Amino acid sequence: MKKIDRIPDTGQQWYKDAKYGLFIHWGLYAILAGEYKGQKTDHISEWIMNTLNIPVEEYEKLAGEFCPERFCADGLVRMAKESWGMKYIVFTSKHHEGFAMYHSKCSPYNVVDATPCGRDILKELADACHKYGMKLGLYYSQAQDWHEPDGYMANTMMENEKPPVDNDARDFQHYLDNKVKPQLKELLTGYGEISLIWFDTPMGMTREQSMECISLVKSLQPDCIISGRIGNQLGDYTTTGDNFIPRLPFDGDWELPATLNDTWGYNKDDNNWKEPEQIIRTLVKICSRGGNYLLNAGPRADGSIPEKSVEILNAVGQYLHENGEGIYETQKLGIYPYELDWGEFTGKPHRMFIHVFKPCKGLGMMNLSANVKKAYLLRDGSELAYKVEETCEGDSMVTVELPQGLRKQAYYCVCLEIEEEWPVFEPLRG
Ligand code: FHN
Repeated sequence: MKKIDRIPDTGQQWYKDAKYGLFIHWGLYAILAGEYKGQKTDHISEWIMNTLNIPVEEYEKLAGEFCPERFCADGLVRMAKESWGMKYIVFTSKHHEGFAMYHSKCSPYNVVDATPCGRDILKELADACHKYGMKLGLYYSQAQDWHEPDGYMANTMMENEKPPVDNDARDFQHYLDNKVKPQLKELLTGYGEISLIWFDTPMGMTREQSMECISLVKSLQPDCIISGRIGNQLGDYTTTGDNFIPRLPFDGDWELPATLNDTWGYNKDDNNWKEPEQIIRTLVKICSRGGNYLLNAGPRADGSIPEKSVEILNAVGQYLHENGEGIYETQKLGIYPYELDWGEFTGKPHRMFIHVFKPCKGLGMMNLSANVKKAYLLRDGSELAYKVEETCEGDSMVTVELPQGLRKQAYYCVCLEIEEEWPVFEPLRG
Protein backbone atom coordinates (compact mmCIF):
# COMPACT_ATOMS: atom_id res chain seq x y z
CA MET A 1 0.00 0.00 0.00
CA LYS A 2 1.29 3.45 -0.91
CA LYS A 3 2.22 5.77 1.93
CA ILE A 4 1.27 9.37 1.34
CA ASP A 5 3.54 11.57 3.38
CA ARG A 6 3.51 14.92 1.61
CA ILE A 7 1.20 17.11 -0.39
CA PRO A 8 2.59 17.44 -3.90
CA ASP A 9 3.10 21.05 -4.96
CA THR A 10 4.52 22.20 -8.29
CA GLY A 11 5.17 25.69 -6.98
CA GLN A 12 4.20 26.85 -10.48
CA GLN A 13 1.21 29.16 -10.65
CA TRP A 14 0.77 28.63 -14.40
CA TYR A 15 0.17 24.94 -13.75
CA LYS A 16 -2.27 25.53 -10.89
CA ASP A 17 -4.22 27.95 -13.08
CA ALA A 18 -4.10 26.03 -16.36
CA LYS A 19 -6.79 23.40 -15.70
CA TYR A 20 -6.90 22.07 -19.24
CA GLY A 21 -4.09 20.77 -21.44
CA LEU A 22 -3.55 18.75 -24.59
CA PHE A 23 -1.73 15.43 -24.48
CA ILE A 24 -0.35 14.35 -27.86
CA HIS A 25 0.60 10.70 -28.35
CA TRP A 26 2.44 10.41 -31.62
CA GLY A 27 5.05 7.90 -32.69
CA LEU A 28 5.69 5.08 -35.16
CA TYR A 29 2.66 3.21 -33.79
CA ALA A 30 0.47 5.73 -35.64
CA ILE A 31 1.59 4.08 -38.90
CA LEU A 32 0.12 0.76 -37.80
CA ALA A 33 -3.01 2.50 -36.48
CA GLY A 34 -3.94 -0.56 -34.43
CA GLU A 35 -3.23 -3.30 -36.99
CA TYR A 36 -0.10 -5.29 -37.84
CA LYS A 37 -0.03 -7.85 -40.66
CA GLY A 38 -3.80 -8.24 -40.50
CA GLN A 39 -3.92 -8.66 -36.74
CA LYS A 40 -5.77 -5.99 -34.80
CA THR A 41 -4.88 -4.98 -31.29
CA ASP A 42 -7.53 -4.76 -28.67
CA HIS A 43 -5.28 -2.79 -26.36
CA ILE A 44 -4.21 0.87 -26.51
CA SER A 45 -2.65 1.26 -29.94
CA GLU A 46 0.72 2.75 -28.89
CA TRP A 47 1.35 -0.59 -27.18
CA ILE A 48 1.03 -2.57 -30.40
CA MET A 49 4.71 -3.51 -30.51
CA ASN A 50 4.45 -5.10 -27.08
CA THR A 51 0.93 -6.46 -27.36
CA LEU A 52 1.40 -8.19 -30.70
CA ASN A 53 4.96 -9.16 -29.90
CA ILE A 54 6.50 -7.42 -32.93
CA PRO A 55 10.27 -8.03 -33.04
CA VAL A 56 12.49 -4.95 -32.69
CA GLU A 57 14.04 -5.45 -36.16
CA GLU A 58 10.58 -5.55 -37.72
CA TYR A 59 9.13 -2.64 -35.78
CA GLU A 60 12.17 -0.45 -36.51
CA LYS A 61 11.40 -0.65 -40.23
CA LEU A 62 8.33 1.50 -39.66
CA ALA A 63 10.61 4.51 -39.35
CA GLY A 64 11.30 4.19 -43.07
CA GLU A 65 7.61 4.86 -43.72
CA PHE A 66 7.17 7.87 -41.45
CA CYS A 67 6.03 10.70 -43.67
CA PRO A 68 4.04 13.33 -41.76
CA GLU A 69 3.18 15.56 -44.71
CA ARG A 70 0.02 16.87 -43.03
CA PHE A 71 1.62 17.82 -39.74
CA CYS A 72 1.56 21.54 -39.11
CA ALA A 73 2.79 22.42 -35.64
CA ASP A 74 1.84 26.06 -36.02
CA GLY A 75 -1.74 25.22 -36.94
CA LEU A 76 -2.06 22.63 -34.21
CA VAL A 77 -0.79 24.87 -31.42
CA ARG A 78 -2.95 27.75 -32.60
CA MET A 79 -5.99 25.51 -32.72
CA ALA A 80 -5.24 24.10 -29.24
CA LYS A 81 -4.97 27.60 -27.87
CA GLU A 82 -7.64 29.52 -29.72
CA SER A 83 -10.30 26.94 -30.58
CA TRP A 84 -9.83 24.32 -27.88
CA GLY A 85 -8.95 26.59 -24.94
CA MET A 86 -5.97 24.53 -23.85
CA LYS A 87 -3.24 26.10 -21.74
CA TYR A 88 -0.45 23.57 -22.13
CA ILE A 89 0.65 20.77 -24.41
CA VAL A 90 2.44 17.57 -23.45
CA PHE A 91 4.05 15.79 -26.40
CA THR A 92 5.51 12.28 -26.55
CA SER A 93 9.21 12.91 -27.16
CA LYS A 94 9.80 9.18 -26.67
CA HIS A 95 7.18 6.59 -25.80
CA HIS A 96 7.73 2.98 -24.72
CA GLU A 97 8.55 1.99 -28.32
CA GLY A 98 11.87 3.83 -27.82
CA PHE A 99 11.66 6.04 -30.90
CA ALA A 100 12.65 9.70 -30.39
CA MET A 101 10.33 12.20 -32.05
CA TYR A 102 13.18 14.71 -32.12
CA HIS A 103 16.73 14.86 -33.43
CA SER A 104 18.59 12.87 -30.80
CA LYS A 105 22.34 12.76 -31.13
CA CYS A 106 22.70 9.83 -28.77
CA SER A 107 20.37 7.44 -30.57
CA PRO A 108 19.97 7.21 -34.34
CA TYR A 109 16.49 5.78 -33.75
CA ASN A 110 14.92 9.17 -34.14
CA VAL A 111 12.62 11.10 -36.42
CA VAL A 112 15.38 12.93 -38.26
CA ASP A 113 17.99 10.23 -38.80
CA ALA A 114 15.77 7.17 -39.24
CA THR A 115 12.95 8.50 -41.43
CA PRO A 116 12.67 9.82 -44.97
CA CYS A 117 11.01 13.00 -43.67
CA GLY A 118 14.06 14.23 -41.80
CA ARG A 119 11.96 16.73 -39.82
CA ASP A 120 12.59 17.47 -36.17
CA ILE A 121 8.97 17.29 -35.11
CA LEU A 122 9.68 18.47 -31.57
CA LYS A 123 11.57 21.49 -32.85
CA GLU A 124 8.59 22.48 -34.97
CA LEU A 125 6.24 22.02 -32.05
CA ALA A 126 8.48 23.84 -29.57
CA ASP A 127 8.86 26.79 -31.94
CA ALA A 128 5.08 27.02 -32.34
CA CYS A 129 4.48 26.72 -28.58
CA HIS A 130 6.99 29.45 -27.84
CA LYS A 131 5.48 31.64 -30.57
CA TYR A 132 1.95 31.34 -29.17
CA GLY A 133 2.89 31.42 -25.48
CA MET A 134 1.73 27.85 -25.00
CA LYS A 135 3.44 25.97 -22.15
CA LEU A 136 5.21 22.89 -23.49
CA GLY A 137 5.69 19.65 -21.59
CA LEU A 138 7.43 16.51 -22.84
CA TYR A 139 6.31 12.97 -22.21
CA TYR A 140 9.37 10.76 -21.78
CA SER A 141 9.17 7.03 -21.08
CA GLN A 142 12.05 6.72 -18.64
CA ALA A 143 11.65 3.09 -17.64
CA GLN A 144 9.99 1.14 -20.43
CA ASP A 145 11.91 1.10 -23.67
CA TRP A 146 11.12 -1.88 -25.85
CA HIS A 147 13.83 -0.97 -28.35
CA GLU A 148 16.69 -1.23 -25.87
CA PRO A 149 17.91 -4.52 -24.40
CA ASP A 150 18.23 -2.91 -20.97
CA GLY A 151 14.98 -0.93 -20.93
CA TYR A 152 12.09 -2.34 -18.94
CA MET A 153 9.32 -4.19 -20.66
CA ALA A 154 5.86 -4.75 -19.22
CA ASN A 155 4.84 -8.34 -18.79
CA THR A 156 1.15 -7.76 -19.04
CA MET A 157 -1.30 -7.50 -21.89
CA MET A 158 0.37 -10.07 -24.10
CA GLU A 159 -2.07 -11.30 -26.70
CA ASN A 160 0.42 -13.75 -28.17
CA GLU A 161 2.17 -16.59 -26.44
CA LYS A 162 5.64 -15.52 -25.50
CA PRO A 163 8.01 -16.17 -22.65
CA PRO A 164 7.63 -13.80 -19.70
CA VAL A 165 10.05 -10.90 -19.68
CA ASP A 166 12.76 -11.04 -17.04
CA ASN A 167 13.39 -7.41 -16.21
CA ASP A 168 15.79 -8.42 -13.46
CA ALA A 169 18.18 -9.75 -16.07
CA ARG A 170 18.37 -6.30 -17.64
CA ASP A 171 20.93 -3.68 -16.70
CA PHE A 172 18.47 -0.89 -16.19
CA GLN A 173 21.08 1.46 -14.71
CA HIS A 174 23.08 1.09 -17.91
CA TYR A 175 20.07 2.09 -19.95
CA LEU A 176 19.36 5.01 -17.61
CA ASP A 177 22.92 6.31 -17.85
CA ASN A 178 23.32 5.78 -21.57
CA LYS A 179 19.99 6.66 -23.07
CA VAL A 180 17.63 8.33 -20.59
CA LYS A 181 19.97 10.86 -19.05
CA PRO A 182 21.68 11.90 -22.31
CA GLN A 183 18.29 12.25 -24.00
CA LEU A 184 16.83 14.26 -21.14
CA LYS A 185 19.81 16.55 -21.40
CA GLU A 186 19.18 17.00 -25.11
CA LEU A 187 15.51 17.72 -24.55
CA LEU A 188 16.15 20.25 -21.82
CA THR A 189 18.96 22.09 -23.58
CA GLY A 190 17.93 22.06 -27.23
CA TYR A 191 14.30 23.19 -27.30
CA GLY A 192 14.01 26.31 -25.17
CA GLU A 193 11.77 26.41 -22.13
CA ILE A 194 10.32 23.04 -21.23
CA SER A 195 7.69 23.48 -18.55
CA LEU A 196 7.07 19.86 -17.62
CA ILE A 197 8.57 16.41 -18.06
CA TRP A 198 5.86 13.79 -18.10
CA PHE A 199 7.57 10.62 -16.90
CA ASP A 200 5.49 7.45 -17.04
CA THR A 201 5.33 3.82 -15.83
CA PRO A 202 8.31 3.82 -13.43
CA MET A 203 8.11 0.04 -12.93
CA GLY A 204 11.13 -1.17 -10.93
CA MET A 205 12.93 2.15 -10.61
CA THR A 206 14.50 2.73 -7.23
CA ARG A 207 14.12 5.94 -5.29
CA GLU A 208 17.73 6.81 -6.20
CA GLN A 209 17.07 6.26 -9.89
CA SER A 210 13.96 8.46 -9.79
CA MET A 211 16.03 11.09 -7.97
CA GLU A 212 18.76 10.93 -10.61
CA CYS A 213 16.23 11.90 -13.27
CA ILE A 214 14.70 14.64 -11.16
CA SER A 215 18.06 16.17 -10.24
CA LEU A 216 19.11 16.21 -13.86
CA VAL A 217 15.90 17.91 -14.99
CA LYS A 218 16.01 20.51 -12.22
CA SER A 219 19.71 21.22 -12.77
CA LEU A 220 18.99 22.10 -16.39
CA GLN A 221 15.62 23.84 -15.98
CA PRO A 222 14.80 24.46 -12.32
CA ASP A 223 11.18 25.48 -12.99
CA CYS A 224 10.40 22.38 -15.00
CA ILE A 225 7.68 20.32 -13.28
CA ILE A 226 7.98 16.54 -12.86
CA SER A 227 4.91 14.33 -13.28
CA GLY A 228 3.80 11.93 -10.57
CA ARG A 229 4.90 8.95 -12.61
CA ILE A 230 8.58 9.48 -12.02
CA GLY A 231 7.79 6.99 -9.30
CA ASN A 232 8.56 6.62 -5.60
CA GLN A 233 6.15 9.46 -4.86
CA LEU A 234 8.74 11.98 -5.90
CA GLY A 235 6.76 13.89 -8.52
CA ASP A 236 5.81 17.53 -8.18
CA TYR A 237 2.16 16.62 -8.54
CA THR A 238 -0.09 13.60 -8.38
CA THR A 239 -0.93 11.87 -11.63
CA THR A 240 -4.20 9.98 -11.25
CA GLY A 241 -4.92 6.71 -13.01
CA ASP A 242 -5.67 7.13 -16.71
CA ASN A 243 -9.28 8.27 -17.07
CA PHE A 244 -9.86 7.91 -13.31
CA ILE A 245 -11.52 10.93 -11.68
CA PRO A 246 -10.93 11.43 -7.95
CA ARG A 247 -14.32 11.27 -6.28
CA LEU A 248 -13.55 14.03 -3.79
CA PRO A 249 -11.61 17.29 -3.68
CA PHE A 250 -7.99 16.26 -3.53
CA ASP A 251 -5.15 18.09 -1.79
CA GLY A 252 -2.11 19.34 -3.66
CA ASP A 253 -1.57 19.70 -7.37
CA TRP A 254 -2.89 16.85 -9.46
CA GLU A 255 -3.71 15.97 -13.02
CA LEU A 256 -5.92 13.48 -14.76
CA PRO A 257 -4.60 12.11 -18.06
CA ALA A 258 -7.47 11.05 -20.28
CA THR A 259 -8.40 9.77 -23.70
CA LEU A 260 -11.08 10.91 -26.13
CA ASN A 261 -11.78 7.33 -27.17
CA ASP A 262 -10.16 4.14 -25.83
CA THR A 263 -6.61 4.69 -27.02
CA TRP A 264 -3.83 7.28 -26.83
CA GLY A 265 -2.05 6.60 -30.09
CA TYR A 266 -4.14 6.65 -33.28
CA ASN A 267 -6.26 3.57 -33.93
CA LYS A 268 -8.28 3.63 -37.12
CA ASP A 269 -10.87 1.23 -35.67
CA ASP A 270 -11.53 2.96 -32.37
CA ASN A 271 -14.71 4.96 -32.68
CA ASN A 272 -15.74 4.85 -29.06
CA TRP A 273 -15.62 8.63 -28.76
CA LYS A 274 -16.71 10.50 -25.67
CA GLU A 275 -19.35 13.15 -26.18
CA PRO A 276 -18.28 16.79 -25.73
CA GLU A 277 -20.85 17.05 -22.93
CA GLN A 278 -19.12 14.27 -21.03
CA ILE A 279 -15.77 16.01 -21.45
CA ILE A 280 -17.22 19.30 -20.17
CA ARG A 281 -18.76 17.62 -17.13
CA THR A 282 -15.50 15.88 -16.38
CA LEU A 283 -13.54 19.10 -16.75
CA VAL A 284 -15.86 20.89 -14.34
CA LYS A 285 -15.65 18.03 -11.83
CA ILE A 286 -11.87 18.07 -12.03
CA CYS A 287 -11.79 21.83 -11.45
CA SER A 288 -14.13 21.61 -8.48
CA ARG A 289 -11.85 18.95 -6.99
CA GLY A 290 -8.68 20.98 -7.62
CA GLY A 291 -7.02 19.24 -10.56
CA ASN A 292 -6.00 19.65 -14.18
CA TYR A 293 -7.39 17.72 -17.15
CA LEU A 294 -4.81 16.54 -19.68
CA LEU A 295 -6.85 15.36 -22.64
CA ASN A 296 -5.32 13.37 -25.45
CA ALA A 297 -5.36 13.54 -29.22
CA GLY A 298 -3.54 10.90 -31.27
CA PRO A 299 -2.50 12.19 -34.70
CA ARG A 300 -2.52 9.89 -37.71
CA ALA A 301 0.85 8.94 -39.20
CA ASP A 302 0.54 11.80 -41.68
CA GLY A 303 0.24 14.27 -38.81
CA SER A 304 -3.45 15.07 -39.21
CA ILE A 305 -5.71 15.01 -36.16
CA PRO A 306 -8.75 12.73 -36.61
CA GLU A 307 -11.78 14.84 -37.57
CA LYS A 308 -13.85 13.45 -34.72
CA SER A 309 -11.24 14.57 -32.17
CA VAL A 310 -11.29 18.04 -33.69
CA GLU A 311 -15.09 18.13 -33.58
CA ILE A 312 -15.24 17.14 -29.90
CA LEU A 313 -12.46 19.48 -28.85
CA ASN A 314 -14.04 22.36 -30.77
CA ALA A 315 -17.34 21.83 -28.96
CA VAL A 316 -15.63 21.77 -25.57
CA GLY A 317 -13.66 24.84 -26.64
CA GLN A 318 -16.91 26.65 -27.36
CA TYR A 319 -18.04 26.06 -23.77
CA LEU A 320 -14.71 27.35 -22.53
CA HIS A 321 -14.90 30.36 -24.77
CA GLU A 322 -18.15 31.40 -23.10
CA ASN A 323 -17.55 30.08 -19.61
CA GLY A 324 -13.78 29.90 -19.18
CA GLU A 325 -13.94 32.34 -16.27
CA GLY A 326 -15.56 29.53 -14.31
CA ILE A 327 -12.81 27.06 -15.24
CA TYR A 328 -9.34 28.61 -15.53
CA GLU A 329 -7.68 29.68 -12.28
CA THR A 330 -10.44 28.12 -10.18
CA GLN A 331 -9.54 26.38 -6.93
CA LYS A 332 -10.95 23.33 -5.27
CA LEU A 333 -14.13 23.76 -3.26
CA GLY A 334 -15.28 22.03 -0.12
CA ILE A 335 -17.59 19.05 -0.31
CA TYR A 336 -21.13 19.95 -1.24
CA PRO A 337 -23.23 17.35 0.57
CA TYR A 338 -25.70 16.60 -2.23
CA GLU A 339 -25.26 14.94 -5.59
CA LEU A 340 -26.97 17.25 -8.09
CA ASP A 341 -28.11 15.71 -11.33
CA TRP A 342 -28.17 19.09 -13.08
CA GLY A 343 -24.83 20.67 -12.32
CA GLU A 344 -21.53 21.15 -10.53
CA PHE A 345 -19.78 24.07 -8.81
CA THR A 346 -16.36 25.62 -9.25
CA GLY A 347 -14.96 28.58 -7.34
CA LYS A 348 -12.60 31.50 -6.98
CA PRO A 349 -12.39 33.78 -3.94
CA HIS A 350 -15.76 35.53 -3.53
CA ARG A 351 -17.21 33.84 -6.59
CA MET A 352 -18.97 30.58 -7.01
CA PHE A 353 -19.68 29.25 -10.50
CA ILE A 354 -22.71 27.08 -11.11
CA HIS A 355 -22.26 24.98 -14.24
CA VAL A 356 -25.67 23.86 -15.45
CA PHE A 357 -25.88 20.68 -17.53
CA LYS A 358 -29.63 20.17 -17.83
CA PRO A 359 -32.69 22.34 -18.50
CA CYS A 360 -33.87 23.56 -15.07
CA LYS A 361 -36.76 25.74 -13.87
CA GLY A 362 -34.52 27.29 -11.24
CA LEU A 363 -31.26 26.48 -9.52
CA GLY A 364 -32.03 25.43 -5.97
CA MET A 365 -29.02 24.78 -3.78
CA MET A 366 -29.88 23.45 -0.38
CA ASN A 367 -27.23 23.57 2.36
CA LEU A 368 -25.43 26.39 0.59
CA SER A 369 -24.84 29.21 3.01
CA ALA A 370 -23.58 32.41 1.42
CA ASN A 371 -24.32 36.12 1.45
CA VAL A 372 -25.04 36.51 -2.22
CA LYS A 373 -24.33 39.94 -3.69
CA LYS A 374 -25.19 39.26 -7.28
CA ALA A 375 -26.06 36.42 -9.66
CA TYR A 376 -25.44 36.61 -13.39
CA LEU A 377 -25.10 34.54 -16.51
CA LEU A 378 -21.40 34.22 -17.17
CA ARG A 379 -21.52 34.28 -20.95
CA ASP A 380 -23.16 37.73 -21.24
CA GLY A 381 -23.27 39.20 -17.73
CA SER A 382 -27.08 39.38 -17.63
CA GLU A 383 -28.26 39.56 -14.03
CA LEU A 384 -30.47 36.89 -12.53
CA ALA A 385 -32.80 37.14 -9.56
CA TYR A 386 -32.07 35.01 -6.53
CA LYS A 387 -33.42 34.14 -3.11
CA VAL A 388 -31.48 33.34 0.04
CA GLU A 389 -33.70 31.67 2.58
CA GLU A 390 -34.02 29.01 5.21
CA THR A 391 -36.11 25.91 4.65
CA CYS A 392 -38.82 24.84 7.10
CA GLU A 393 -36.26 22.35 8.41
CA GLY A 394 -33.79 25.12 9.13
CA ASP A 395 -31.34 24.42 6.31
CA SER A 396 -29.83 27.20 4.22
CA MET A 397 -31.06 27.47 0.69
CA VAL A 398 -30.02 29.66 -2.20
CA THR A 399 -32.17 29.66 -5.32
CA VAL A 400 -31.26 31.36 -8.59
CA GLU A 401 -34.35 32.16 -10.61
CA LEU A 402 -34.18 31.55 -14.33
CA PRO A 403 -36.00 33.45 -17.07
CA GLN A 404 -38.18 31.34 -19.41
CA GLY A 405 -35.62 31.36 -22.25
CA LEU A 406 -32.86 29.97 -20.05
CA ARG A 407 -35.06 27.22 -18.59
CA LYS A 408 -34.84 25.26 -21.84
CA GLN A 409 -31.08 25.55 -22.10
CA ALA A 410 -28.23 23.40 -20.83
CA TYR A 411 -24.45 23.83 -20.66
CA TYR A 412 -24.18 27.36 -19.39
CA CYS A 413 -22.69 28.83 -16.25
CA VAL A 414 -24.06 31.20 -13.59
CA CYS A 415 -21.77 33.22 -11.35
CA LEU A 416 -22.73 34.02 -7.77
CA GLU A 417 -20.79 36.85 -6.20
CA ILE A 418 -20.65 36.25 -2.49
CA GLU A 419 -19.44 38.17 0.53
CA GLU A 420 -17.55 35.22 1.97
CA GLU A 421 -14.26 34.18 0.44
CA TRP A 422 -15.61 30.67 -0.09
CA PRO A 423 -19.18 29.38 0.02
CA VAL A 424 -20.07 27.37 3.10
CA PHE A 425 -21.56 23.99 2.33
CA GLU A 426 -23.44 22.92 5.41
CA PRO A 427 -23.12 19.23 6.25
CA LEU A 428 -26.24 17.12 6.41
CA ARG A 429 -27.69 16.81 9.87
CA GLY A 430 -30.49 14.85 11.46
O1 FHN B 1 1.56 2.93 -20.96
C1 FHN B 1 1.22 4.28 -21.01
C2 FHN B 1 0.19 4.55 -22.07
O2 FHN B 1 0.62 4.15 -23.30
C3 FHN B 1 -0.11 6.04 -22.09
O3 FHN B 1 1.03 6.78 -22.44
C4 FHN B 1 -0.59 6.47 -20.72
C5 FHN B 1 -0.90 7.94 -20.57
O4 FHN B 1 -1.18 8.22 -19.24
N1 FHN B 1 0.44 6.15 -19.72
C6 FHN B 1 0.80 4.74 -19.65
C7 FHN B 1 -0.24 3.91 -18.99
O5 FHN B 1 -0.72 4.51 -17.84
